[in-house]
Amino acid sequence: MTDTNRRFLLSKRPEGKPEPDAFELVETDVPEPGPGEVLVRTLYLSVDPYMRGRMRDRESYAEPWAVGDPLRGGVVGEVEASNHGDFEPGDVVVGNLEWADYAAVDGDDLRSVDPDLAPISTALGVLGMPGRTAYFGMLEVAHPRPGDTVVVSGAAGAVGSVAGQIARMGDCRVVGIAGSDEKTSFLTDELGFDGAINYAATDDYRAALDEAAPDGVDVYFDNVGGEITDAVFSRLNVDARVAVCGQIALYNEKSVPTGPRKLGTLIETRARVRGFLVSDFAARFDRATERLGRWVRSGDLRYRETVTEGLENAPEAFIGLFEGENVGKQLVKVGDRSG
Ligand code: NAP
Ligand code: FER
Repeated sequence: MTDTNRRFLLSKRPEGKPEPDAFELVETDVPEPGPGEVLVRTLYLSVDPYMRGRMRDRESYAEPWAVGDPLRGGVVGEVEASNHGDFEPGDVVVGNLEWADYAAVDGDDLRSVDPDLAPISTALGVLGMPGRTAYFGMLEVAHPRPGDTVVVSGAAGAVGSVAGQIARMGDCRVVGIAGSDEKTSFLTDELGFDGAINYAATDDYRAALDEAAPDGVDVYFDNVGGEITDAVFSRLNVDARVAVCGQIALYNEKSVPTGPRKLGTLIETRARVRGFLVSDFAARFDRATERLGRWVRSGDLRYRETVTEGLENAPEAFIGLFEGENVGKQLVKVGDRSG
């Protein structure tokens, strides 16, 4: 253990797409854990699209960060010192911690990660918040039925890649939409999607959908919004179900563009559109994580991680989410386990 700690602070509110100058890396002392606290050394940290919302000066489900505040998010780390009965040095834990080398946190806010069950990084991805979002969003909000055509946008990302595979397990025909040929090949060749659309290779999303989903769309799991979603709305079937998970195409917009939207489709199709937050299902997280873990271990659920090395590169990894640089879950590797 060294004596210095590095932490990232929000140095200004980004306008539009975040730039590296919105993040400031400062050096401080390693914190001392107080009563009930645990000193955690970061191994992996998660960068997630929702963090863009916290950088705005606007209340939402996540409280905005103040300029000068530390950035925070999902962290998997190793316990260095503990004043909490549940944890001892060497334990692997997950929690909502600072983007830093070290953090002292209330042990009650940490959960143990069992390194024998799956690689520890999965606690931030397929077996963490994004995996649970896919699980509840698909099974409890979208309600796919066998034989349905299910379209997933943002399909090669952390949430989308899991959501599509869960629909496949339910005997649906699954079409993913993603932004490169590498990603569409990943979906069809590695994850077993029935079809995939590279939206970056066409201007005519509707024609691409007609080809990939000739029977129309029964379920739409939306991670992106914008024009992709307009096109899918125009192809919804009667009694379609839409789960609105995310709208990443709009997160950097200063004002959301309005205009003719395909809501008339909802009248004809009697489709149901429902937004959700993963935290709505918090009471059932343990059971979901257990099932996801079983699917990962049996090989029924595959996952990919894109790992950026070094705490100092966390801003770049975060910004890359808005440029589609990640396949699967985007992580930042900060340290190695001891021993
Ligand atoms: P992710 O999909 O792993 O990463 C973001 C991906 O979005 C990028 O790889 C990129 O892929 C795509 N993207 C970026 N800008 C885009 C644009 N303008 N148009 C279309 N696609 C764009 O991220 P994630 O963590 O899995 O999150 C996915 C979505 O779920 C986000 O909208 C997030 O906010 C939402 N979410 C919601 C909840 C909830 O509780 N409701 C929880 C977690 C996440 P391409 O190369 O394909 O463009
Ligand atoms: C949560 C609810 C929602 C959460 C993240 C989200 C980290 C993400 C929402 C989004 O990306 O739109 O409790 O915990």
